[in-house]
Amino acid sequence: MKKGKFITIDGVEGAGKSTQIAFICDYLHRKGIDVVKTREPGGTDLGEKIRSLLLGLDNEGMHSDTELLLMFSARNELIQNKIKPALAEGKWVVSDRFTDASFAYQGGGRLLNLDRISELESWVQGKFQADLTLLLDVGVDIGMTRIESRKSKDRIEKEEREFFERVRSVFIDRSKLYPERIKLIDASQSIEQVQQQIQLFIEAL
Ligand code: Z5A
Repeated sequence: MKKGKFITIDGVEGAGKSTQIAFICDYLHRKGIDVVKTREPGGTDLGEKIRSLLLGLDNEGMHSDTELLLMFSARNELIQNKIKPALAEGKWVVSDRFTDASFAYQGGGRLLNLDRISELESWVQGKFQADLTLLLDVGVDIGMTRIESRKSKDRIEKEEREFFERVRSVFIDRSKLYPERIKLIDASQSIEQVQQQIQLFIEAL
């Protein structure tokens, strides 16, 4: 039986997820809440190996369906072996990305059928969902500019600008479909302004 709370954070590259997750975990710690931080794809020993397969440049020819299935394989490991046990112990879990990213990247970016992704979501998650999803929304150009100083790009980061425009568009669509769970935050604002909004949503939770 779930006792803790499950928060996910998502958005296009450079939206500020890592930056804000550090803030969220610190904020919850200060409130005396036991927090488990994780990420997707990855977060478990096996999941991190799957992440290497997914993002490695040596797998350039990977079929889009394979990519989607690997995302959900890593997710299943994470849910069963890390997220659900932590929630059952009353801990809060904060995940850098979750299933909305599969709809956005594989559905939007790779143009896979969204209904098929929903089928996998039901298969792997049943009715299990995040209690709160923070969608950091920023224009693709701004996001890319923020991370352009990084030395190397992974297999997905190498995609064209149009790919990321489609990703962003599906994220926004989903925030309109699930307004109770997904809170869209304008992440083109300063780090401090974004933090203020995040804090309000977490306090409400
Ligand atoms: N993926 C997928 O395809 N399907 C799925 O189902 C899942 C994932 C789960 C791994 O993601 C890849 O997997 C990702 C999607 C795919 N691929 N791509 N491309 P990841 O989350 O590990 O990597 P990422 O998306 O590339 O994250 P990122 O580039 O590290 O971005 P970020 O965490 O959102 O940004 P950040 O590191 O916090 O900030 C970037 C810089 O901007 C940094 O210098 C900050 O100081 C600065 N920053 C942050 N916020 C601000 C504001 N507000 N103003 C100014 N500057 C800021």
